[in-house]
Amino acid sequence: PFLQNVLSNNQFLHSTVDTQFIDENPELFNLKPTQNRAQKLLHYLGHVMVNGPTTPIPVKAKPSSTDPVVPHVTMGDPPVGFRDVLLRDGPEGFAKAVRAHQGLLLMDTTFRDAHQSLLATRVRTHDLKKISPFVSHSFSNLFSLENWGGATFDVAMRFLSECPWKRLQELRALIPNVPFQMLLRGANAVGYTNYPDNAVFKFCEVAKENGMDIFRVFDSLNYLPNMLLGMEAAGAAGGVVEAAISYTGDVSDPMRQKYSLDYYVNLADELVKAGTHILCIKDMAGLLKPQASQLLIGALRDRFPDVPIHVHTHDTAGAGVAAMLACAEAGADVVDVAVDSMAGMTSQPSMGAIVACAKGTKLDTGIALEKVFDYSEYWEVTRGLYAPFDCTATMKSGNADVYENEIPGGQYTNLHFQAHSMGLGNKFKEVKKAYAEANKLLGDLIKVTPSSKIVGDLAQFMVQNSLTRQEVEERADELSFPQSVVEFLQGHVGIPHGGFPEPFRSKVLKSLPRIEGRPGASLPSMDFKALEAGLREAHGDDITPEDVMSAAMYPKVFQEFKEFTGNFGPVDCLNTRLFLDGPKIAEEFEVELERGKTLHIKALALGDLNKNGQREVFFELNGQLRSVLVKDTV
Ligand code: 3PY
Ligand code: ZN
Repeated sequence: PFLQNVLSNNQFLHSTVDTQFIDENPELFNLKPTQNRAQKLLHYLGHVMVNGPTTPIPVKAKPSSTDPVVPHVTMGDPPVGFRDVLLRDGPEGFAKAVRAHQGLLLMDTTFRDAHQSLLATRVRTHDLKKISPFVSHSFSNLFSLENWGGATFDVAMRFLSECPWKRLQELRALIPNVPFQMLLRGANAVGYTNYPDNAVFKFCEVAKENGMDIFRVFDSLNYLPNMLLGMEAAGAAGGVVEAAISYTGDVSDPMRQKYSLDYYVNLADELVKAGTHILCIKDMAGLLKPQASQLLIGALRDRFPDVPIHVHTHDTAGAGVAAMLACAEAGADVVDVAVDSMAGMTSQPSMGAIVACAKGTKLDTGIALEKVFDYSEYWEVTRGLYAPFDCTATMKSGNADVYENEIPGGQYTNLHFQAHSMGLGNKFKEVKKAYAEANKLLGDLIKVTPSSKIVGDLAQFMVQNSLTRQEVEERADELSFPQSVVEFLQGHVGIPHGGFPEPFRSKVLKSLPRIEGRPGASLPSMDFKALEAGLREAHGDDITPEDVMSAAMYPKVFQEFKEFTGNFGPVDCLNTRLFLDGPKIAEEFEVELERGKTLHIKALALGDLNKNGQREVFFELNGQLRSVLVKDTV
């Protein structure tokens, strides 16, 4: 007999039954196999209307009610861009063309680092896609668009319930002419720990197949063997290899010798020897002052006249525009910017400011300021939709104290958020001081994901336990340190420049095992076939090679993501306000599931709480009455 669930059982739908009927007909809740995408989305919307957002919301602010307007895009194909050069001439030819280019080139970080730094990485594919044709048509002369990697991979699945690979595919289809760039954490790929070598190789291969072009590869300790592994993986995939030296300290300060000019130039030597197509200075905390820029970029320019140099920074202290112009003057080919309304503070320096300052000089970017203004307006309004995640809820300015604490942009925002949301806003200064002390305890590290988290964990431990640096040093053999700190000292992340701090390391580790050399080298290869078979068993046969890589990077997050979309459908199709806040009663809206398949939905009413603690939520879906039962958990 045809089993009828709550969506199709007439008696149930017309409420001619009592709860015994429910008990006697368990098939009523046989929802999974028969529920279609539309019904799942209604279920999601009902859930949000009853219980609020499914994603954790750090700030009380609501998404703004103003809809972003997409600026006009001319019809036809977008102009030729550097991606056409890359496709035609390959990575080497591309690097030559970049080096030969007159004027300053820009990478736009708006789609990745800018929102990772300001909006807790929460920008959704929906809003990226809307502005993509405009980017393709108006910014065809960008060096690249950074739109993937770093924290976005994890956050897409974990908090946005969307597939990071689908984001890449969809953006690629909309922007064929501008190279795409991603941030690859070397042997940590897009995660926080070392993966087996074959996982890093496979990840790059699949990323390249899905449209990624340029792989910025870094290691959180500048540990060369980890960097080389990431570079090999990106290169073997056919990508443009951009080896990135993470910058810390101050090369213009003669008192700070651990990370001296020689240190950076020697490391650059190794990376160029290893065949990097592009050399990057990755100033993740925004410490590169104009004078240091001249010294460092000047030295690299002299030594490697043929290698394109790309500089990344954050504007935390407010000196980002000055520093990037100094880098360009000293011979950098490319600098990183974010569109004005997504720039500044812990994000990148402003695109409009740099375009305007370079205009009419030998550094002219060739970018039209009016286009920047249109782009900025789109993002200003779109940013309002992400008010629940916006760091400006509590952070009002940048701060030059970053030169002392050296906290990377994204982490600076996170720590600020944490301190303020715990009601410890006036303790942020103490957290930052502790961070600087923790860094000294660990031997003055390069600090970027994941080494920055290790320093942050130690700092928090010190604040929570009211410990000074001296006390930690003296009592190192009796304190129970955060696991990340212990693992770092064991060698799980790699070997820091200058070695591990002694006697601190020995006191903490005692007889715990230590890893010699590159951590990934001792990890067994990942069995992708077995992984895929397990995923098929758990989630059905529509598992793709991309899904296998998602599960390889984040097994638990991927599983939860599949379960979520299994219940709630393709929530990535909803606009951001609906996704975060649900519809208002009587609101009518459209949801495009795919091209040519659009749902017309109207939210009708929210029922009273029933004796099972549920509410019925009523909708009109394509003209038909539908309802969903949602457990009220508030
Ligand atoms: C990341 O690893 O996500 C970073 O942005 C590091 O700067
Ligand atoms: Zn960054």
